Amino acid sequence: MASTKNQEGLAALQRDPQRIRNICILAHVDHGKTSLADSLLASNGLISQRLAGRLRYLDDRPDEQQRGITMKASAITLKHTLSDGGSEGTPAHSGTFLVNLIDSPGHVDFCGEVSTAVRVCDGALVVVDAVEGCAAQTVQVLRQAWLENIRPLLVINKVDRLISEQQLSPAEAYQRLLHILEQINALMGALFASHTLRQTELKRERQRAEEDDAKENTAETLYDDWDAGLEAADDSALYFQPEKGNVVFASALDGWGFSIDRFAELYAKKLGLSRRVLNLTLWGDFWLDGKEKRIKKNARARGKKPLFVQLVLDNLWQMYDAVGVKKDKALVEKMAAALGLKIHPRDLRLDPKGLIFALCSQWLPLGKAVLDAVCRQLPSPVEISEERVESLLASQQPFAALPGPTQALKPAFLACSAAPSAPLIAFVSKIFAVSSKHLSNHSSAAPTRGQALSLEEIAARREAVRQRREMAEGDGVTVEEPVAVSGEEKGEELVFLAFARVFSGTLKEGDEVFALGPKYQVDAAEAEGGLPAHASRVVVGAVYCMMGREMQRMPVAYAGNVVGIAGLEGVLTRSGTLSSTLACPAFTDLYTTSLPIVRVAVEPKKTTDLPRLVEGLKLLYQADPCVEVLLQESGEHVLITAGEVHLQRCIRDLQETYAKVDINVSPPIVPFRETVLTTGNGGDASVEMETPDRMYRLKMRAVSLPEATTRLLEDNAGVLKTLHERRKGKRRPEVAAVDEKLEKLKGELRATLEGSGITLESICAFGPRHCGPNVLVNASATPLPSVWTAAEQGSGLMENVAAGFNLATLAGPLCEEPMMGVAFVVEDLQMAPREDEEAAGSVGGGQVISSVKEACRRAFQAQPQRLMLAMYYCVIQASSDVLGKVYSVVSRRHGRVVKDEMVEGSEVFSIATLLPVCESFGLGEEMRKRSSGLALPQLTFSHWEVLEVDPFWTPGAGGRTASEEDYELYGDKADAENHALKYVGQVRRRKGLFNAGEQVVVSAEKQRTVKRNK
Ligand SMILES: Nc1nc2c(ncn2[C@@H]2O[C@H](COP(=O)(O)OP(=O)(O)OP(=O)(O)O)[C@@H](O)[C@H]2O)c(=O)[nH]1
Ligand SMILES: [Mg+2]
Repeated sequence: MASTKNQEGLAALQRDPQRIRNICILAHVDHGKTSLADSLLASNGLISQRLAGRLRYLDDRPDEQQRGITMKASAITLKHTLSDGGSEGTPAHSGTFLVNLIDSPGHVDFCGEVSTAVRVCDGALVVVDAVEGCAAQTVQVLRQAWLENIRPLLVINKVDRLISEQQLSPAEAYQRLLHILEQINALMGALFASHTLRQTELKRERQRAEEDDAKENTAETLYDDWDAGLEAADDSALYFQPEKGNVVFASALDGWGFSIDRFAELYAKKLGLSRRVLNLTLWGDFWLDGKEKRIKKNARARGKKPLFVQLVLDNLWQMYDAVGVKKDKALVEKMAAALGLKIHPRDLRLDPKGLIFALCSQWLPLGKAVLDAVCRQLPSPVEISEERVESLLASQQPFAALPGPTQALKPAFLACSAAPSAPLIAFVSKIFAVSSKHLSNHSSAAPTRGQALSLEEIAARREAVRQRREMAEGDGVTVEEPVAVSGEEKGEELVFLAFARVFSGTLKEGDEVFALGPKYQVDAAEAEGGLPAHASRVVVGAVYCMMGREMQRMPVAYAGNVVGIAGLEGVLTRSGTLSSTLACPAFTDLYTTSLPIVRVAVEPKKTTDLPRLVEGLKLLYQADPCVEVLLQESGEHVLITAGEVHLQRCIRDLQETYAKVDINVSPPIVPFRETVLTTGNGGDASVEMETPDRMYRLKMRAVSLPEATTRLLEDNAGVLKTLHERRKGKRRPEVAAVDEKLEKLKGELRATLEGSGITLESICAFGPRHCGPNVLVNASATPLPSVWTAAEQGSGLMENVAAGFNLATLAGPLCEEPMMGVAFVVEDLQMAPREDEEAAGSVGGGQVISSVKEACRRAFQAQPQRLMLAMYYCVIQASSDVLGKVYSVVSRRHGRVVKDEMVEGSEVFSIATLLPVCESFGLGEEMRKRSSGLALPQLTFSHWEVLEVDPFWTPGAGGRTASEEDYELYGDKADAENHALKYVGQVRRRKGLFNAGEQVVVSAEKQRTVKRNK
């Protein structure tokens, strides 16, 4: 559909970074991003003006259209000409601009797509629904934009809902808009304050490290300095203020939108006032004194109509009233004439919606309003801030600590130059798949890299990558190697393109550059082949300009552009850097908030299809930044996705695009954790154990860790992992940077462990996998090295004890799920006198491991055992009449409401709940069925929580009589379902473990017949 006419001149613009705007559209789900994008596309003639807001052109997948939600980010390149030099007071820009627009999904399952989009942009359009206001995902996307240091522009969308649906008066609507603006600005303020305080703190820390006499810095002076930091910082550019032109009011469905400037322009002549004055006063507490023909302050105090209501909203409301309510054709024609709008007789025959669209899209064209604001307000690639460059380059350490040649790249970023002397720096934020029929050069005879690889070439490439990765990462990797192949292998035409932003230099087909993976270290030693680990040389394939689904080949990608690059599959896994120099570091990791949590096992319906499924899984892994693919020890192929909707999309992709085989999908496998409660009578809970060779005797007790400690360990798994690697002697360059974090963690741990009887120094190991939230504590007289000390050579006993503990914590006795928040205290450890030293070490090793493991399991069982559930935080918006139904659904799924409040200025309630992940499947569907018009529940992982139900409870268990509470929990006859036991049973059944009390043989017909015949 992309017209070639529109593309003319694009190439010239691509060379001029001053005239480029790279922007993305961000918002909560369903706030109207894709509808808004439609209007921008229509302004370029890519789709018909009449279909804008209804077509949702960028939602080009069939399931996106069916479900009405976006599931992947799409990019499109647009052109826009600023008609005038802007109003007085705004920076004068004019001429034609190139806008690379990325529409992102709002559903929380796909927030990985948002991270990849935000990284390549310089600005964002943050869309907010005028009725729903600032929602959960709005907060997240604003935060993401902030973290990436990109400038946002606010679009308050669906203003038409305030008119026709909510039936607010213009004055009420004004209050509502004011409120939304306040909400969002409060958020921006909070982000700014926390950032500034953090910066001040960091600065102080650095200073303190330099000064030896740190003692002089009392708490009081520290506080003063923090305040000073906030006061000194300039936050003027931070807030959304309509008078500055960074707020657009819109209705994407009805095709209209405006920033204040538009009305200032319209009224300047009419009222004989200056456009600049109107620009400053149209929003705010100002009113028009008709007699004096002057604008005055304090409209509210004087009970006057604010200017915005009088000049803007009243007019809009009248238009809607004339068309939708009065349906008065004569009046409509009169209004149209007054506004200078052409009205076609055909338009008058349209339904009110169509007529409104026809009129308003002429009067206040949305595409123009938004693109004008984008070109004037958002920065060009050349305006990239120093702060952003530094944060892109320096992930682990301060920028000043980077090697010299790396620091020297900063001017190249700032210059954004496409000169031949400029180094090439491009960041690939994701790899995505397109069908080759959408590549503009599909029919061209010249083969392109990335499209025309032979089978052998693909196999050779894959093998090379596998070997390289094995060398770099060592052994023990269970994750399948995500090696991509081009779809041609199976006769289908699937091409993988890298979604990239060129920050400096140029990139064209055939260039040989370095491809640097995310783990690449600038000062890493050279490995085999003359290149450091995670670096490789690659010849760049064809370069494409992205036009939605269509990809247009372009000869060169210049600095400042967002492009698609072929030929990188198998070289970069998902993200990475392309550079002409090895001094370029891997960029900071993408900020992402979604955790893959929903697991399913997949298998082909026909066993012979297994190789195709495996191949398909590899392709899916490469093409989707949020999915994880595992091959479990049991031989199952497991897919881990961010949520239910994401899972459905992945399965569809697998079946239809990547594997093209029918597959069976298991019910979702939800992870659980196992833990213990500590009882008062600690004496009973100790267990004793002896190794079979009687060399070692061990007494151990399991206690629960304080909740804060568990959380701290969970959050710092990365630090603990590095600690372990260092103890194992696997030194990695970033380990040095971890020291600081480690000291911080130790301090925090000491604080949380206070009162628990566990000292920091007595901790000998963390587990499972040496970095989990369980600890092994030595309280015996036998010295065991603390986990914080460097590992002593030859302390084989400790290694074996730690290995046993790690095995035990990996799979607990309830249902072989990992343990969490358990401390195993070694109370006594005796060694029999050895006659033959050498033999004892080698033969006894295995026995120690298995005995310690067994001791841990028994110690665990000696305490009251509990299951821990993963919990989702879920915000549901519902109107008051369906509130009861929402509550009943939540409580039936064992969820609980943590907050419910009315969204200010509307009839809608916002209900925040905590819901076990294992009970969440089908929630969206159920909510939709039971209560019409409900916002989609957004599920985000929150935390792990102990399920306060004893899985082994039976009346009178443990010799005690059932208490009132027990009866309340389990019913009079204890016949209420024990859902802890139910979960345990489900997991055990899935894992093929023995389930006590479960009938193994279900229909033993034969035996019964024999008996009856007797
Ligand atoms: N009344 C009204 N409805 C709108 C407006 N803009 C969008 N909608 C409707 O809101 C729904 C969602 O619109 P989309 O554009 O798909 O929203 P989105 O933000 O792209 O949604 P996701 O990509 O799934 O996050 C659709 O039914 C639109 O018709 C508007 O201005 N007014
Ligand atoms: Mg969308």
